Amino acid sequence: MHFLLLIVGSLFLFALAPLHAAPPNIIVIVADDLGYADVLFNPQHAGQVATPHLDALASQAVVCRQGYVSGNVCSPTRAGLMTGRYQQRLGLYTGGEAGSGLPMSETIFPQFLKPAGYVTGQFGKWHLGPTLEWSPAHRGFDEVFGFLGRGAHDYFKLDDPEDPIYRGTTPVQESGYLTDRLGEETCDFIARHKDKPFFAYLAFNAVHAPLQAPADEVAKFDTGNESRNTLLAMGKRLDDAVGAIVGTLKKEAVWENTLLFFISDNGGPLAQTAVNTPLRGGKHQDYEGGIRVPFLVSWPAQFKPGVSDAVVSALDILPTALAAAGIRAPDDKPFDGINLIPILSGAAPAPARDLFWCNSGDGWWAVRSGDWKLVAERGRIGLFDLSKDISESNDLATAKPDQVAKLTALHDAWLAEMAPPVRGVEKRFTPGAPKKVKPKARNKTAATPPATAAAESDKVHLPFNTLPAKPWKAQRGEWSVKDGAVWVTPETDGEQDALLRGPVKFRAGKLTLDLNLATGARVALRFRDAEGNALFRVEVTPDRFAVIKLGERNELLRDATLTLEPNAWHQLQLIWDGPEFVATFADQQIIITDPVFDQAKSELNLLINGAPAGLRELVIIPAGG
Ligand SMILES: [Ca+2]
Repeated sequence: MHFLLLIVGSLFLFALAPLHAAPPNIIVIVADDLGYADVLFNPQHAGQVATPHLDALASQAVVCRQGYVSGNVCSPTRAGLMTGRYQQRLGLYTGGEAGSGLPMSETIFPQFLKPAGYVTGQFGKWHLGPTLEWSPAHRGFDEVFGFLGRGAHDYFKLDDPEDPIYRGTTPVQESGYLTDRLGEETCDFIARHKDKPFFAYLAFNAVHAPLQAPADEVAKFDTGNESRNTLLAMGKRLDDAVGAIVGTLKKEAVWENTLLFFISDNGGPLAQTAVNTPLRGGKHQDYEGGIRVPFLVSWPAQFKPGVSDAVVSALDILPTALAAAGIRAPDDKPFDGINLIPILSGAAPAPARDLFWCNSGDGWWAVRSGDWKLVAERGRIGLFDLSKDISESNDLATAKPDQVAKLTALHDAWLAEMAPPVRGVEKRFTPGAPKKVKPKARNKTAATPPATAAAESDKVHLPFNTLPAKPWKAQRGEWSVKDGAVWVTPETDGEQDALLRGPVKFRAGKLTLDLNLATGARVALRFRDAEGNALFRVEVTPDRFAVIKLGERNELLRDATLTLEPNAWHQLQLIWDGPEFVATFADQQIIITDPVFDQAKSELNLLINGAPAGLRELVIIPAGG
């Protein structure tokens, strides 16, 4: 008995001994927009998903079934990952804000590791600053192979001077398929630095739009939907690259002592055919489908493979890596993430914890405390018990007001600690409240490029509690004001649309508008450039949602079917980020990449036809830069 205990005790000590013996290599692999069910290691994965290498990695790793990211889109999550702190502490709530630049005054991931002798490499998408002065090469990465601005990159055109691939800070002429190239560069980095501790941050842009994959890969899939076939082919190439990296680690005999994380930066976009089963919603939302992601942690020398139900966050990756490397966490800016080593090695139970999300003024926020989750979208609040309802289908907000109050108070206290949004809106959306605006100056003493927030005057806010005043102009149809909204009844012959027109000034940014459609109503938002040329139109009816490119010949870019409750309020949300355009209405989402969306927009026309419609709360917030 005593002898046995002695053996068990010795094994335990032996298992922990390497912790500070040789610092592990650290690899963080971030997939982009990868659906929760678009990996084989999710038991509820979708059909034809082909990720055998990720599945093999999962079988040797800890699969975190409750792994979260701190944002519901690309760049906020990355800001959280790089700092180990809620990105909102820096006033970064949205993709536009974080993508405009993570302040240079912040110490980020590789800068913590370098003093301990790590060689550091960044591969792929950065999206924490659009231009060279924000390059990862200037902030702790010894080697860089990737692209800077915007969330997306063409997968085949790797020599575009307009959107260069950089090696270090030099644009290079590359060819091939981008996902393959990022994998190859990372494998090469590992092979060259296997004798030192290394840190590789590999941020695939796969499987983010544009949907592009080699034709022979796409041909292997047969889902009946060409977009889905392409998305699965993109996932397969990402999987091949991960397989090559694991293969290289094993070949170079550094696999055992490599701490490897694999996550997606946000949930899968539904309109791009991603599948997040069994989670509700997707990218851009704070339902689980937007923020709970595929999440693997592997460190063969320390962690037994298995499944963990601990609630973990991408904010934990930096604190865990530093603990593994024996590096002290900073005292001046304490991490919001926690060291996962005791939990994942089985030495300690998972602690109770609260996690928070917030997009600020546009109205999405959420809090998870224990198994309770509160989700708010522009004042519409849902309460869910995730232990019984992972799909957030049973809203308990009315039944449990005390729980709603408790979680709201938790979120309020957290939000009070966060910085004001750098784009100058309120931290929290308040229905009907006038927007108080005070742009925050960035820290001028830091080596920070000038803030690129768009001029405040370019914001548009029409509450529609009165008819919009000049320079806005309503024409044709009957316009009236009732119940804090503007209502319009188009001319009965249906020949001419009722029209509300006015100036706008933005290229990238976000528009939100509440619409109330009677059966038969059609509302279209048409955008024009400074010369008056019509660029594109977004139109909605209670049963259809479409985006149409306008020109000599109009081109339907994408449409989706709706089954909308008529005569009820539904929010339309449009987001422009370079050529990427995301339109969300009710529960449907359309994502399109087209150069037309990257053009400067100078006029908005609201066109109403067929039956009466209500308009409420139009807000346009231009993105920085
Ligand atoms: Ca993303």
